[in-house]
This record gives sequence, structure tokens and C-alpha cells, in this order.
Amino acid sequence: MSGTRTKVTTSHWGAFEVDVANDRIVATRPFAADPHPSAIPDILPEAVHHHTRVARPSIRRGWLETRTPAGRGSDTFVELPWDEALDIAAAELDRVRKTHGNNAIYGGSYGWGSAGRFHHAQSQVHRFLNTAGGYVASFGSYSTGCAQAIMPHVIGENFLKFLYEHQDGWQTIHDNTETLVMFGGVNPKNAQVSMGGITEHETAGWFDRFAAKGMRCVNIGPQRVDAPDICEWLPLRPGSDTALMLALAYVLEDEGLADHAFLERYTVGFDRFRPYLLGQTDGQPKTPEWAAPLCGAEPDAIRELARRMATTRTLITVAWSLQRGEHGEQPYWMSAVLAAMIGQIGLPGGGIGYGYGAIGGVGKSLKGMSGMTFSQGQNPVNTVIPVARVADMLRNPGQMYDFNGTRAPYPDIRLVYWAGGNPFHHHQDLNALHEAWQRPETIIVNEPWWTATAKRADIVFPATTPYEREDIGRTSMDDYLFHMPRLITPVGDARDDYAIFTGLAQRMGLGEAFTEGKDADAWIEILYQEYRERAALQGIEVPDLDGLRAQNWVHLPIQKSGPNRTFFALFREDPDAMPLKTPSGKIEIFSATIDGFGYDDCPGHPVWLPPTEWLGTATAATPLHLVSPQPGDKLHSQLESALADVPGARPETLVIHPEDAAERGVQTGDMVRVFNARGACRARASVSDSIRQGVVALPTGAWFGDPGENMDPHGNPNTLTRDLGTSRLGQGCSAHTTLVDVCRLEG
Ligand SMILES: Nc1nc2c(c(=O)[nH]1)N[C@H]1C(S)=C(S)[C@@H](COP(=O)(O)OP(=O)(O)OC[C@H]3O[C@@H](n4cnc5c(=O)[nH]c(N)nc54)[C@H](O)[C@@H]3O)O[C@H]1N2
Ligand SMILES: Nc1nc2c(c(=O)[nH]1)N[C@H]1C(S)=C(S)[C@@H](COP(=O)(O)OP(=O)(O)OC[C@H]3O[C@@H](n4cnc5c(=O)[nH]c(N)nc54)[C@H](O)[C@@H]3O)O[C@H]1N2
Ligand SMILES: [Mo]
Repeated sequence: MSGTRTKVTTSHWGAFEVDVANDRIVATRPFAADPHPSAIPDILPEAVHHHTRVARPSIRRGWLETRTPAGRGSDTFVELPWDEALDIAAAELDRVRKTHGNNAIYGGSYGWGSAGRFHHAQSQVHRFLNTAGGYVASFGSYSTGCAQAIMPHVIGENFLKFLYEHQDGWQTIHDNTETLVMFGGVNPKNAQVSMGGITEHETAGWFDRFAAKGMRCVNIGPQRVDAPDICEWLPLRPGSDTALMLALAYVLEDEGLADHAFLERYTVGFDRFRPYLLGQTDGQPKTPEWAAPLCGAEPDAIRELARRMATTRTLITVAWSLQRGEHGEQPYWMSAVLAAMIGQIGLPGGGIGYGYGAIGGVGKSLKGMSGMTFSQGQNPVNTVIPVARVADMLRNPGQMYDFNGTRAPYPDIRLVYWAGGNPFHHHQDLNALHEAWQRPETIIVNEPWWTATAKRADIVFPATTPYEREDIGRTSMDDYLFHMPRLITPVGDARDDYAIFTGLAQRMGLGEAFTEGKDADAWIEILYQEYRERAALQGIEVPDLDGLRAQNWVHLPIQKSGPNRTFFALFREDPDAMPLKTPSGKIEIFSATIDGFGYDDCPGHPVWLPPTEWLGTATAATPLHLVSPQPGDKLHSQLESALADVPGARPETLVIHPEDAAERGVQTGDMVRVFNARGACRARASVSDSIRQGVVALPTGAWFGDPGENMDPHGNPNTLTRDLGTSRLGQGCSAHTTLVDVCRLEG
């Protein structure tokens, strides 16, 4: 096409080429160096120019007229010029902070937003609110909130640091591992995505190499498709992994296969755990026969796997999904105990690893090299809630809650500011969130699209997408650096989050504090220059900004060669010289700290605690267990605007086992209603024996429908999920702890 311009940009799903003609994105193509490019950007031209883009600043009519929450979510919106809308929002922010204090403003603003170092929506909103006196913040993520709380007690390391910096890389696994035991699988579809982008998608390729080498790979979980085809599948009931892990541990101990020398030297508390394992404390030995009816695996299969794990180089991996369920602390803790009993922690290709495949950066072996960050400043307010407790907080101001050994009251929130996230996609039990969301006086959202969250706001500011602004793409989990060019002029009247917050800050008398006298161009220049200097100190030369603009991208020489030297390897060599940062300096099988909290839902060593909703408590009204994995065709709810237009694509697809389908007269392609007491949604059935009988799977990401609909038309699983903390320790989200029923819809 004449007049077409082609540039490379990057995203959370990787780099891709973009064709632009007449100020429109017209096509995308894979980035040449990517061995397994993601198909996600295919829909970009339609999504970026979609009619659901927020065109102009919009204020809900009822709020404009009465300043009350009444009608939130169902009202119409009034479009206003930028100046007027910013005046109104700035006055309201000022009113709330002066009347109620900054402890009445919730700015946790969880969400993935877009890649790009400067225009990172969450950093922008945090910097703005910090400048304005602070905000109630959130701890952790929906991804790994529970793990982030429990794992430092067990291994003495920040969970995310452990994950990205200390786990074996794929090459080490390839060269050493003989048995790969994957709880929750390792799904290359999920590894297509990484915070800030992964350029060379290599996970699927590694599994081809594992197969060629004859590595035994075992996928343990409810779905065969959670791991590549070359893997064996041990179908498991969701929520029952801890029972299976305990039975594996029992076999090791019972058959003399446990490595007591390792336990003695590198762990504490096996003496407290062993009586529980053998049933001396509760009368129930955790035998394979005990676990079989709980988890659905055969006793003989459990024994065979335990023996194999003890006698070959075995790496246990655990998907993040396992801690996104009630008592999610237990499989995480127990998997570390199981690995300790095998005694291979610290050996190459052995031990334990979390989240391989969950996102593309895990297993990538790179020399640490930081990205660039725009300073968020200091938050003068020190109230922080566990991120997934947002609805509880809105609903119950003043109520005390427990979290990881602390006890605090929920703040009384009057104003919510969200930028770069979609809580009416990501939070559990959305009908209940909708109720809780009616309590604050004002809700402000920056968003490119009319998502369910934007529709439930009082003030909506139209934000640009990364294709409408210049930025730098760089993350420590990738070995590429990108210039992200401004490809098109902003759609409608959209502005960058930075421009929106600058406009608000100026009106509140905080313009200089927020901007430090710099516009976006000046900040990008400075941040990039700082990055360039840090890179030079590590002996890595990158071009200056003009050079990077011309070059578009740089492949950085930071791939590690040779075996990884993880911190467990050093600990193994000399645990006295290189102790862990736990109270004992060792792996804590029993934690006196956790025991001291006195939580019955997370006692001093790992235990089997059945979830309140799982196949063990299934009833005639809710006989099926719902799991809600990440969608393969997109990132969460992003680009959904245009995906929903693809004929036959919505409602979302519900995977159901042939026996469960037959019982309900359901066939592939049929419209079904998925329901429980919390809500109902429509879905399209896909009958498959790749899922365990009794379990159904509906991916996240469909846009949640409008209030008043008694059935979400698009198929968002969070109409059904339970909003419950994992335990008083982790308070993570429990999305996978959900029972439902399914029926066929006529017509
Ligand atoms: N049932 C169930 N629920 C789950 C999960 C599950 O497994 N099961 N998983 C959970 C997990 S792990 C996660 S991470 C969450 C994901 O939940 P979210 O992170 O909330 O999902 P996204 O759709 O990525 O939301 C990002 C939003 O930011 C907007 N956006 C993009 N770029 C910009 C920008 O530059 N500026 C502004 N202002 N906005 C922008 C997008 O349009 C989108 O609406 O979902 C959670 N929910
Ligand atoms: N394409 C794409 N990739 C993504 C994302 C996306 O939106 N799109 N999101 C990214 C984000 S934010 C995150 S946090 C990661 C999440 O990464 P993960 O948490 O690892 O992945 P999920 O897809 O949530 O769940 C993986 C599988 O776990 C299984 N499962 C559920 N419950 C249980 C259980 O109790 N036991 C066992 N053994 N298995 C269970 C389900 O069958 C499910 O398919 O994915 C990332 N990758
Ligand atoms: Mo996540």
C-alpha cells in the first residue's frame, strides 16, 4: 500500500510489526526474531479504532446533577470539554482530601495497563496521588498475592525475586532434569505474556527439546491442555493438590526414600511435621489410599510417582493458579517440603520452581539488568490492604481484618481512582463488587475503552493506548530494548495518563511537584539517559535516544551462558556461610512465626485443609467445579472490544467433559447458562475429554455485562467466583474455589 509506514513496537505479549496508513493501524505482523509469535496482536487494528473507545471526558449524569452514587453503572454520561471535566475532578479530589483526609482515597488501582516504561498507568496514578497527599495502597497481586505472603516465611526470600532471579533456566532444566512434575501444568499459551513484554517466545520450543531428550514430564491438574502434548497427564480434582503432595511425602517417608541428611542440614521442623504426616497427631496417616478419593489419583500411580521422584533428578513446578484458591498457602508450602524431602534443592535441574510458563520471563536466563522507572515518590498514607480484599474494604469500613500477622481496620473510602486496570473484569463475585462499589462518593477512571469499570465510574477520562504516544520498552525479564514510536495521533480526544494527571495537579496547585517542570518528552529523554548510563556501567552500549528512534530496537547481550548458580546452590554448598533469610536460616517446614499467628486456616506447618467449595462439597445444586484460566487469545480483558465482534467468538467458551455434557443434553457449540447462587453467565459449550469429569473451565477476560442483567451475556467467570481470602495469612484471591451448574439454553 502506498503511504504505508511500518514500525516495530512491543507489548506485554511481545514485539510485533505495525503497518500504519492514513493515521490508522491497518495490519500487524510477527517480529522476525520471535520463534513462536503470539497471535494476540492480530486484532489490534480493529481494537484500537473500535467504537467502544472513550472519545471524550465523560461525567455520569446523576453524579453531575446530585453528586451522589445513585444510578452508578446504569446512568448515561455527559461529554464535557477537557478543561471543564478536569476542573470538576480536581475540585472533587480536593474536597475529599480536605474533608476526609487522604486515607479516604483508594488508589491501589490494580491492573496490567500497557507495556512501556514511562506511560505506565499505575505508576502515573500513584505518583499523582502521592503528590496530592497520598492514598490507600494495595499489597501483592491477583497473580501471586498469596505466594508473596507465605513463601518468605518458608524460604526467606521475596517471592518475585526468587522467581525471576533464582530459579533454574530452561537450559539447565533441559541439561539436568529427568522428571518434571508440574502441578497445574506449564502452558505455553500463558508464557506468551510477560509484564513489559517477552520478545523471543521459547517455552513451546523447550518442551520439544525435552521430548527429544526423553525427559518425563507429568502434568498434574484438571486439564490436559495445561501442558504441551508430549506430557503425561495425571487428572486431578482442583483444590486437592496438597492431599496428593502429602501422599507423595508419605510414600517417601514410609519407604525410606526421604533424604534425612538433607532435612537435617538444610531445614527446620521436620520433627513437627512428621507426626502429622504419619497420622500420630490426628489419627490419619496421609497414605495414598487416604489421598486417592480426595484428589482422584490412583494409589498405585501415587506410589510410582513418589519412587520416581526420589530416584531421578526431579524438578517440581507449581503454577500460580494453585495459590489462587482457598488455602492456596498450603500447596505452595507443601511443595517446598516435598522437594526438601527429595533432597535435590540446590542441585541443577532439581528441587522446586514456581510459575514456569505462567509468564514468559520465568526460566529465561539473563544477567540482571534493570529497566527504567518513573519515580512514584513517597506515599504519606501508610494504609495498605491486600489487593484482593478491595470489595471487603469498600463494604466494611472500620471492620478489623487479619493479614500475615497483622490486624487492622479497613479504611473508610470516599473516592476511588483507577487507571490501567479493570476490576469489573478481574475481581471475584462481580455482582457483590457492584454492590460494594455503590458506597464511595466518587469514582474516577482513566481508560481507553468503555469497559465495565468505566461504565461504573462517575468521571471517565479517555486515555491513549501505547500506539498513540512515544515510549521505551524494556524489562529485566527480556533481552531486548525497544523504542515504541507514536504510530497514530490519539483516537478521539484521548490524552496520555501523564497529561491527565498534569492537568489535575495544576488545578490543585501541585503542577510543579508532579511534573518537576517537565513534559513527557523531557521525562523520556531523562529516564532513557539514566538507563543508558547504568547500562554503560555494566559494559553494555546502547544508542542515544535519537539513535534508538532510528534503530527501533536493540538485542542486548545479556543472555547467560553456562549453568545457573541459584541462591539455593550456594546455600547447599555452605548453609552456615550462606543462610536463608528465614528466622532459622534454613527452609522452614515448621514456622514458629506462622504458628505464633494462631491462624486455624494456616497453622505452623503445611496441612490438608479442604476448601469450602470443591468436588468434595459438591451438591445437587452445584455439582461442577469451575476453573477460570487465562485466555489464550488475549491478555485479560484487553482488546476484548474487537474480539467480541468476531462471529461466534462470544459468549466465551466453556470446556465441559463428555459425561457432564451428555447428562445435560449439551453438545459442542450449544449455548449454556453457567450459574450458582452468586450469579449466572452465558457461555458456548465445547465438549472435550481434555478436562477431568466434574470440572468445567471458562477463561477470564470477557467484558462483564451491565447491571440489571440477570445473566452476564459475554461469559465472565467472575460472575460466579467466590470473593474470599485464601486465608488470614495470605488474603490472596480464591478464584478457583467455585462450584457451579450448567444447563443448556434453548434457541
Ligand atoms: N476468575 C478469575 N479472575 C481472575 C484471575 C483468574 O485466574 N480467575 N486472574 C487474576 C489475575 S492473575 C489478574 S493479573 C487480573 C487481570 O486483571 P486486569 O489487570 O485488571 O486486566 P486487564 O484487562 O489487563 O486490565 C487493564 C486495563 O487497563 C486498560 N489500559 C491499557 N492501557 C492503558 C493505559 O495506558 N492507560 C490507562 N488508563 N488504561 C490502560 C485496559 O484497557 C484494561 O481495561 O485478573 C484476575 N482475575
Ligand atoms: N495468553 C495469556 N497469557 C497470560 C495471561 C493472559 O491473560 N493471557 N495472563 C498472565 C497473568 S496476569 C498471570 S497471573 C498468569 C497466570 O498463570 P497461571 O496461574 O499459571 O495460569 P492459569 O491460566 O490461571 O491457570 C493454569 C491452569 O491451572 C489449572 N488449575 C486451576 N486450579 C487448579 C488446582 O487447584 N490444581 C491444579 N493442579 N491445577 C489447577 C487450570 O486448569 C488452569 O488452566 O498468566 C499470564 N499469562
Ligand atoms: Mo496475573
